[in-house]
Amino acid sequence: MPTEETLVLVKPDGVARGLTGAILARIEAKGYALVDIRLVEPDRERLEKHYAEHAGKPFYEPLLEFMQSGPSVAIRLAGNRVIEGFRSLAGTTDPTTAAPGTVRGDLGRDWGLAVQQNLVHGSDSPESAARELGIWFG
Ligand code: DAT
Ligand code: MG
Repeated sequence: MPTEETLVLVKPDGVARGLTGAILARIEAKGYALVDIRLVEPDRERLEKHYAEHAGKPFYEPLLEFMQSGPSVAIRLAGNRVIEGFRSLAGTTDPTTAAPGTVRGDLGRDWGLAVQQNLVHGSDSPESAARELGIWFG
């Protein structure tokens, strides 16, 4: 089976809090390969494509605003079962209940805002990964 790829984002809160290195260290320690990495300041159009599945939800507008509040680090990440594996490293969406040992569980903070600022994004399926890698790496 060919090595799988996923899109990882260190979101604006992760970059602003100086956690990019700490997050990359966990990814590298796990053994995943960095194929490409770049600092990106996405416009609304790119974010609308990336978060199309969430259009209309209560957190959608705050999410797009938050994602435009500063640069993100986009990573093309490769490895065996990396889609599932990175989601496991990241932890569940809500940082308050994300398991200790995960990025969100250890480092994520619940700011009590309309949107969870949970440090990272990881694609959730092979279809999402292919679509999202196209959006961020063209
Ligand atoms: P994930 O990032 O864990 O894949 P998701 O795709 O369901 O989660 O949602 C995308 C982002 O939107 C998520 O990282 C943070 C925000 N979000 C999701 N559900 C939320 C909620 N119920 N309240 C606030 N923000 C939410
Ligand atoms: Mg998601």
